[in-house]
Amino acid sequence: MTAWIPIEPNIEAATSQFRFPLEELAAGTIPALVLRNAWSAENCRNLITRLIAADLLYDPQQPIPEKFQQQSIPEGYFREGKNSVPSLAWTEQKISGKSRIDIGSSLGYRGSDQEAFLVHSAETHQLFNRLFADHPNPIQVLYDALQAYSVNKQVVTAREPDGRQYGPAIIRAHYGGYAYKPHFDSVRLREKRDNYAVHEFEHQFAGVLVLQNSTADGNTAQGILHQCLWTPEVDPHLKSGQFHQYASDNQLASVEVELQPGDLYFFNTRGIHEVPGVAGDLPRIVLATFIGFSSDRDEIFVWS
Ligand SMILES: O=C(O)CCC(=O)C(=O)O
Ligand SMILES: [Fe+2]
Repeated sequence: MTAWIPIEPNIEAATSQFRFPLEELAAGTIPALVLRNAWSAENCRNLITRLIAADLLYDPQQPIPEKFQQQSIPEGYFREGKNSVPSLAWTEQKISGKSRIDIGSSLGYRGSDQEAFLVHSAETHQLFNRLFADHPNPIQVLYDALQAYSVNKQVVTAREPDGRQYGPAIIRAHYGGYAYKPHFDSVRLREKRDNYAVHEFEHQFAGVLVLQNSTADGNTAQGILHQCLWTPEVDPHLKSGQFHQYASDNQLASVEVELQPGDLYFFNTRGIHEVPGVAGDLPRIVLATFIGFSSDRDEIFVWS
């Protein structure tokens, strides 16, 4: 058996080894596709400077402005189906000061009200069109990479049958050591959003481009992927926060995917994954997407 390791550093490394690299992600035979230097570190820095100047993110050296305190999203937060009350992906013992700011439209966070989500998504398209009209566009970089990995399918922004589009991607800033505990993401199996077109896809991936790392004492916050696709059997171990014990009892492999600003990775979100928080001086900032993939469909849907 070959080792379970990410395929890197470029698209060629994947396409020379596999006819259809995304099929490998779907099957879980590889943990991730990694594209190093997809965007330059300078582009990443410039974008963050512009986001702070545009008041879309706050400067971590300054006190948190009131506006951002209100829109910040607690750890582990999502809504199931049409519930307006949030569920938590894991049980957090106490409310922490760690916060996340989203620039864009999160289906997980806003999808319970479909109409409001689609209106919000249209506004996100306008915002990103303005933001990237005269500047390099990292969303295009991510879509182009996915297109190359997909070989014979067409990568498009997710849309409903009436043509209305979801947000194309989301920029997320994680302050104060915000962490993603071991979890999976699935509009089908977790959020149960059967009133959305993306529910039809068999597999869900994430595509994440790192814009800024959070560093403290030489450690950076990095994603860890476990060789374990979600099943109902795993669920109680996630909910009780005991997944690491389960993983060690079952000798499950895992990999940490160490990324620098400008590096991009794609992974199967049904696989249990986590990003331990590092409370550095700077927030970890990423451009993130979800991806719907079915072997028998010509289109690949991307949303956030
Ligand atoms: O930021 C990452 O690398 C992954 C984040 C994640 O797991 C999520 O947004 O569900
Ligand atoms: Fe996730």
